[in-house]
Amino acid sequence: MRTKNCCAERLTPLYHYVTSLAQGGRSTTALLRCSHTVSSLLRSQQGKRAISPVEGEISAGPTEGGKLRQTLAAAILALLTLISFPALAASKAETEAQFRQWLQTDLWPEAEKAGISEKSFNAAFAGVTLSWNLPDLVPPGTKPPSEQKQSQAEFSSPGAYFSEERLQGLAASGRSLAKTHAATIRRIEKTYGVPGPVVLAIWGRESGFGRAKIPHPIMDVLATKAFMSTRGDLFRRELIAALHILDSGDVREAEMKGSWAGAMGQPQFLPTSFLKYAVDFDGDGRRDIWNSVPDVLGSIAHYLSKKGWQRGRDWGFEVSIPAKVSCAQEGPDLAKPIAQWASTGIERVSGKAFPADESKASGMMLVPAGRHGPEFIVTPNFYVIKEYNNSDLYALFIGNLADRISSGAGAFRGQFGDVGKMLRSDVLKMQKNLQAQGYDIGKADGLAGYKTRRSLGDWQAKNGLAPTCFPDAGLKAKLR
Ligand SMILES: [Ca+2]
Repeated sequence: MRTKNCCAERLTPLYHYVTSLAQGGRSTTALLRCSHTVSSLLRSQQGKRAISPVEGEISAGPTEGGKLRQTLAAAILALLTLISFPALAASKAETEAQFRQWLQTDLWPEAEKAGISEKSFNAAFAGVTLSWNLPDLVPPGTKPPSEQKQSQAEFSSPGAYFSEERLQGLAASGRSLAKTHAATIRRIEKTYGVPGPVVLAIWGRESGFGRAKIPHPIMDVLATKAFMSTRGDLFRRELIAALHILDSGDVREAEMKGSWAGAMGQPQFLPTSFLKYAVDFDGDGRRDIWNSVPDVLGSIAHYLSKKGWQRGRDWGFEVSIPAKVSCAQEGPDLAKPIAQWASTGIERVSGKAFPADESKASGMMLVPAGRHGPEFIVTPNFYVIKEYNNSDLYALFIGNLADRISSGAGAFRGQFGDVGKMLRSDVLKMQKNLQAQGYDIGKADGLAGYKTRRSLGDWQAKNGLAPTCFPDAGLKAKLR
């Protein structure tokens, strides 16, 4: 199985673009190269502990045989530590000194402008050290990682994202916690209009209902990344926001923990999101998304409500789309009343009719694997969930988990099919060929988002093929 435990130690919500950075890297010394390889190995192992939205989209490669990799990585790491520690330490000490310099001459003026006092600034960074084990680091004097490695990642059907074992586990915990926190959840639903099961599903997905280890001191992570990563500007913004949080007194620095990607606490908020959306729902005067369940749940609901959650509406419905109806009609820009979709022969797989209120309101077609997987009519709330993490699969995971918690629903009925062996670079080629022929595929990134899927469907129809709206190995040769 890909995933057994929930863990915040992974590519993280709201900010999947942070993680779309190329993996791998080049450093000026052989030793750093080695240590990077080791950390990549270790990282790939870490990734196995939880489904990453991004991995789910791109299926980042085989996930079996992890034990061997882990053993190998541990052995190499031990060897490196023995052989090379003095050399690494020297180079690290130098970089640490540059970091201290950077704090004073580069970051402090910006923090001061943002209204942080010198006393707070110095106190906040007194115990901060560079976290050398983080991914995507670009120490001064080294080159940023190349994109090549990522384009060589395997591309396959997204089925692996929906681990039945994990979903069942989360649903069982979610149902039990819904009872434990029933009064809080009722108050949240009333205040924000977001259904409790959706909030619980996000809590479960992000941090295993707060049971996942959230290990990293956030100031170390953000300072390291702001100082030396491929997305320095983004992390610099977050670092300044984190200083404001410390100033607010909501949390002590020692308790301000997060993931290696900088997402904090049980809802996995970046600091800028914390400042905008975290709420003190238990009324103790502090916004505590690390320890207070009411604050965690209230903050998630507040986030969704601010992003436009429509009170009273569902997130979506699994449907079957008749063969005569083109799958190339996906996207939030092609919304129409659900009754209109139904009039084309689209039906819920449950056999029930669409609820009367939903029928009158707008819905969108969603086929995450084209004709190779389950099919949906979603509501605008689906796209609100995507605001939490910009991935169709993430939002479907949350929707399905919420349904399991609220009504005991099971897995999607549609099966994700096999699309053959492909690499992201193959999908990228297809995207570029479509683009060259005037199709809108969104960003050419080797992933099959809705624009790529529907343009592919249109291209297939135009070229006398039955639209499948998803890349497969057979299309590689045809689409030139
Ligand atoms: Ca509180």
